[in-house]
Amino acid sequence: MRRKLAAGNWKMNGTQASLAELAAMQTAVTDAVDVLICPPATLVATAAAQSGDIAIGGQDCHANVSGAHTGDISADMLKDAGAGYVLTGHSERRTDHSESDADVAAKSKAVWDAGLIAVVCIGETLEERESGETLRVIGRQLAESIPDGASAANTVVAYEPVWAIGTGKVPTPELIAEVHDFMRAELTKRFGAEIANGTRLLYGGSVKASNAVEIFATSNVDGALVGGASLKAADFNPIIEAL
Ligand code: G2H
Repeated sequence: MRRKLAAGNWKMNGTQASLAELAAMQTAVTDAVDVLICPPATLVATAAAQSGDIAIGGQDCHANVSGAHTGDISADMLKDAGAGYVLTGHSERRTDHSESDADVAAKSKAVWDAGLIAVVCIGETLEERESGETLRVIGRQLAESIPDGASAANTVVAYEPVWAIGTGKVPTPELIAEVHDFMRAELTKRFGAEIANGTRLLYGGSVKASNAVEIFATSNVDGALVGGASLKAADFNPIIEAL
């Protein structure tokens, strides 16, 4: 039985004052679901110290443990700050920082080596969808962004169509199901049924309270990775409650 997960990605938003929202989100958490907030790196340690039952995650990490990499943060450092998860391969990292599937795989491996859970993000662009390439792209990203050694305990996969991120456009439940069913089948082929059936598959891209119930009822959707609607408890708590 896969535990449902509501994950919030604050992106480059949030200051100490935002931790009041984190406190307000704790009222929506129950034993039946997992909740994760990935604040900016500046807030990880403070958030982790006061997040209660809400897990805290990083939004990215370097592939190395330490060294001369000015401005970067390692998975070990995030663990030291109290993080339990790290996002890898978010499309904004792939676009803004030219991260390849190989980069994402190396970072995911670093997350595992630190003893943390990697939330590996994949998704097609609008151009790829319109040219009928969606499943081919998703298959490639799954194969090349997730290293050998994935388990249900160390990996969560987030499907985030790039054209749905922050745009208000959400695929129909049929389109989400097509990709999520495909991802489950691909993971089964590579890692076997036990690992594939235990691995949580999140949908991400313009999730909000008004569409969460329908998205969570979709085949092979085990939760959501939420951006804009995770910044305020008033928006995120109904999403947690819809799980
Ligand atoms: C997709 C998502 C969070 P939003 O990036 O990862 O953002 O919900 O704002 O589309």
